[in-house]
Amino acid sequence: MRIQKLDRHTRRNLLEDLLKRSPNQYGSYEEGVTRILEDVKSKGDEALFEYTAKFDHADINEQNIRVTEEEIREAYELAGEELISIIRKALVNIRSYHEKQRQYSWFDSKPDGTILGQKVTALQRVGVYVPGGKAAYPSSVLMNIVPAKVAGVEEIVMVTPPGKDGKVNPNTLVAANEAGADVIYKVGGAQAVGALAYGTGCIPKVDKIVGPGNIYVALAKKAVYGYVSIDAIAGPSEILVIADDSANPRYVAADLLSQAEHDELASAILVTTSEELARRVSEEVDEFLGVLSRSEIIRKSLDNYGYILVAESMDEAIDIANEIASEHLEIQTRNPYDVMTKIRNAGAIFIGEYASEPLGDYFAGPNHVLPTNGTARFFSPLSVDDFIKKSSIIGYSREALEKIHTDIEAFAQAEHLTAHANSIKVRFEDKEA
Ligand code: HSO
Ligand code: ZN
Repeated sequence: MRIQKLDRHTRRNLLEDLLKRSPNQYGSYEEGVTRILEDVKSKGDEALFEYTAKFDHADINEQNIRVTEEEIREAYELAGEELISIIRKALVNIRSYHEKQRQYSWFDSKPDGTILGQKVTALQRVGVYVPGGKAAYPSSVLMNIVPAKVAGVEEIVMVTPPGKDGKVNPNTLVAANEAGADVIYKVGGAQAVGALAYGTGCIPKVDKIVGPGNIYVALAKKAVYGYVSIDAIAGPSEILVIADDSANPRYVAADLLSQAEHDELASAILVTTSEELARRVSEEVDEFLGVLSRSEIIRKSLDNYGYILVAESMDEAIDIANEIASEHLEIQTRNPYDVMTKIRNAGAIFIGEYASEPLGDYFAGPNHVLPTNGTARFFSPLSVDDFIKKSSIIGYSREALEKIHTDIEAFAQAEHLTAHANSIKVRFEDKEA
């Protein structure tokens, strides 16, 4: 991996380089996606079947679009005991973490009869998109469904593209069933997003669509935003490790590669105060590259966005980490909690040498759907909050309104909204008479 001293020049180049990863270079795909969405809106199921035949080469119709109990049983056979039991163990942790995020309604009352409050309501129906092919990660199925379940969403509708044989990845089905998907439809791509947004004969319209997908899915989600809510559009994975000379170079190297293997556009960055560690991590990376199965992808992603940066001080390292606002941030230093308190921007923070990133991907409990591309400056991990909404509650007694009615009337008059003023005034007409 390239090793660079972190001066002003590398800093600027690095940030510019990382910015290029922005997923907003959609240009040429937009037209196709718009056409698909329009077709789904106007032709409904017929468009779904046509596009599934065209893109997935699968024969899907009213009879077989919905995954059956029998297919789920079959999936359990194929997935095997070991994976099923691991999924169940992971679910225990993921559920218990998300249960802590639950929000409750509150009401404040005063002796004069004023009641103010906030009523929390779960979204009624949510759509979860699960990609097909190699990126059909059962762990992501859990991460998208559990917070919705914990929030109290009544119905979770999952969509995922079928293979040529009309079947869905068995691991996806097991994860969905274990996490609590209510119904699963075999449709993917922009057409699936359109179906969830507008509703078709077979597929019900949902309130929010979550889950990762390819560029067509991402564009379709953007386009239907407003009809329905959507989650953030996920970019390529990112890891940034802050380490001092106390870190284990082999662990650091292994962790960097764990995210580099996701995607050729993934980014893996080490910021260290130790030149010696920088050198040794680079050596370990080379060694691992000889044995890891996805070394081709890893090599490309390291060429693209892999960096080892040597900082003058821990404060400088923290500073650059905050600027990059990485999806995953590992802190492998002598005093990791001290460093953690100075971190402003990161999707998930992993503390100490035993908190390796894949622990968070699969098992610890926090969500692995995290802000990417520097959006950790203002976005949060997927959570129960994404599946609830709030209504304000206002209750006043005559006594309480009487104390302030002239103020409200005057405020409304200042805005020249006399009907507003009147709606308060009529309640005290008898007082004036
Ligand atoms: N690290 C990915 C999630 C994932 N990893 C799924 C393995 N499976 C999110 O950046
Ligand atoms: Zn991962």
